[in-house]
Amino acid sequence: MTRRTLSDAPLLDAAAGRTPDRTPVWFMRQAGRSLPEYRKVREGISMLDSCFMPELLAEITMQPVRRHDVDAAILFSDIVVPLKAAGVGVEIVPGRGPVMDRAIRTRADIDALPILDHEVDEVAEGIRLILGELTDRQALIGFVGAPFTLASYLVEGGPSKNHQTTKAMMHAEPETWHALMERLVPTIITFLRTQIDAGIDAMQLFDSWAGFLTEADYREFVLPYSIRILQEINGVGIPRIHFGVGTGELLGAMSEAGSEVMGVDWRVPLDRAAERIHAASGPKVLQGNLDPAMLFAGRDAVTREVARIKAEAARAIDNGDATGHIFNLGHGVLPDTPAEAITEAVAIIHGED
Ligand code: 1CP
Repeated sequence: MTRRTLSDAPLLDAAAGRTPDRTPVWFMRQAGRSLPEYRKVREGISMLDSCFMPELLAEITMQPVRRHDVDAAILFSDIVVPLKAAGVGVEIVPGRGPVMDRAIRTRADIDALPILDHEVDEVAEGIRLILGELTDRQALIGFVGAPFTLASYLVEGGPSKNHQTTKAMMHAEPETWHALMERLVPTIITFLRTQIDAGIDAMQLFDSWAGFLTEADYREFVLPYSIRILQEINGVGIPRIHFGVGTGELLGAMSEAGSEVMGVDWRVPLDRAAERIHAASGPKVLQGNLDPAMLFAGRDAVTREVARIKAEAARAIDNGDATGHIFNLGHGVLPDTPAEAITEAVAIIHGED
């Protein structure tokens, strides 16, 4: 396929270090339970089934773009979709998250873990439908889960508060851990290739739970694999965004994985985040970082927080520590967020209020 060339998309301008004509904004988890139209179309269809239905996944991806005037769509999918496509037994349990049929704990489990060896046609078809609906000012962001976050679901068997079995594997059986990483990377790359070949305009690598690790563990057990994934698409020419929650102490190390854009959670002011990133790997574009809870705090609070975050980003850029800013939350939209609060926040961020 020929990729779209979007010369007038604020998100791509910001990601490339150019000055956009408005502050680009999208929200992690902008599709989903906060929208009544989402709850309606998902009725009676399981989360993972919906990720393999091209018309439905395209519709859900477009819902927040139509409603909120965000500058990007994020592909409606999940980090476990490539595992499901490879034949791994996994379901998404409502209110909980991804749960595996059986946890992956031993070398034999790892050797038997299926590897995704084909493009995922349903997702590619969904992406083509989305691209047919987006304007040339709206980017489509694809994504994959990074190996640590994905491995945590496999090793723990489901969502985990402390990730202790995963960390225990790293430290008690490092060879087993590295074998798991080696086994996961090709699946992640194949799913990313599906999305790139279908025409996504940008991508995000979600290492949501990396912030649970020490920097030393992150560098030894995780970073080499995230480098490999990002390097794999070096020449493609789409911006790469890298994000994790609670990664204040890891921003430098994570920035060394090689993305153009670093997502920052709400705990670290953007100018301080930028100093850490600059010191480790040079100035990059920042993405973030409104606390998702602020969408419950009313217009005045959102206006104040948006102004603070924009000022911190501007300071980082003035100081030479960053080359741009894409507005986002510091993590995903919380499930009970009123849809109207999201629309209002987008207008405030765009400066239309
Ligand atoms: O039935 C439902 O509606 C279930 C809720 C839900 C949704 C809407 C899940 C289960 N996944 C999703 C979609 C999803 N997952 C998107 C959609 C696109 C968008 O942002 O609008 C994305 C980007 C993801 C990626 C994802 N899944 C991540 C990384 C992002 C993040 O939030 O940190 C993670 C960690 C998951 C696992 C997952 N899937 C679902 C849940 C509830 C969870 C988290 C479980 C846990 O706390 O461990």
